[in-house]
Formats: sequence, C-alpha cells, structure tokens
Amino acid sequence: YRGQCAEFCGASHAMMAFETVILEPAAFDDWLAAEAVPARAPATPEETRGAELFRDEGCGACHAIRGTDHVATIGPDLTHLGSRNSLGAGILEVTRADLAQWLTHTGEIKPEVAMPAYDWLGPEDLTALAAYLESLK
Ligand code: HEC
Ligand SMILES: [Cu+2]
Repeated sequence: YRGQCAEFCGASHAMMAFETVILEPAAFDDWLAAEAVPARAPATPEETRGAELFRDEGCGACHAIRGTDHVATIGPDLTHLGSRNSLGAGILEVTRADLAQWLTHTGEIKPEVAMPAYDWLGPEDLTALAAYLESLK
C-alpha cells in the first residue's frame, strides 16, 4: 500500500511517500532478522573504493551504517539501503544510476533537503560510491 506524509512539513512535503508491505508472520520474522544484521562488508575493489569515499566525503557525519564507524542519526540509516524499494522516500529507484543522480542533484530532486549535493564527484568515484551503497542489501 502506498502511503503519503499527512502533515505539511516543508517544500518537499508532496514528495514524502512510503510503502507498507504486508507479510505473513513467518516472512515478517525473516525480514526483521535480516534488517537486524549489520551491513555487508565491501566485496569488490569498486565497493571498497566506495566505502572509502563514504568515509572521506564525510557522509558519516549524518548517516549510520551499522557494523562500521558511521553512527550518525541526522539522515536515514543506510545499513540495508540496497534492499529498499525506493530512494528518497518514493522518488527514485535503488539503482546505481539513480543513486548517482541523488548524490549529485540532491536539492534539485528534493527542495530544502538537509543533505548537500556532491556535484564535485567525478564519474568513477560516483560509480564506486553508488556500487557500495547498492551492495548494502
Ligand atoms: C548534512 C547531513 C548529510 C550528509 C553530510 C549526507 N547526507 Fe545523505 N541524507 C541526509 C538526509 C537528511 C537525507 C534524507 C533526505 C530525504 O529523503 O528527505 C539523506 C538521504 C540520503 C540517501 C537516501 C536514503 C533513503 O532512505 O532513501 C542516500 C543514499 C544518502 N543520503 C547518501 C549519502 C552519501 C553517500 C553521502 C556522502 C557522499 C551523504 N548522504 C551525506 C543527510 C546527509
Ligand atoms: Cu510531509
């Protein structure tokens, strides 16, 4: 079921969708157990580079990835970002292309968002960062 934020909360209020997924009890228990597990470690050189960029670009000032040193709570917890059904509250898909789009055009996609746009990242760094984020299943 699609849900929508019900109280006017700022310029991007109309872009605050969420999805409720109804599961049988056993499937819900499986989902909950998977969510409780810390993040996967990077498995390829590209993902490792992405994790380094995450640290060096200061993403951890606002985000948590459980199982790493990043524990901030200003932005969403990204521990299992790759298993989400959408990005930015229903706006984009969790693909490398959309992740790169989000990282470089954050405020254009979502006005008044409390995350800076990382428009200085070159194509290779962007791909590595997106690959790492997508791997966080
Ligand atoms: C100043 C705080 C801040 C910094 C620094 C920051 N973010 Fe964010 N980020 C946020 C906030 C707040 C949101 C939630 C945006 C929304 O949907 O309203 C967000 C959302 C995201 C999302 C979408 C998450 C979701 O639940 O859909 C991703 C992916 C993301 N950030 C990655 C990054 C990466 C990678 C970096 C570093 C290059 C970074 N962020 C740096 C605050 C920050
Ligand atoms: Cu709202």
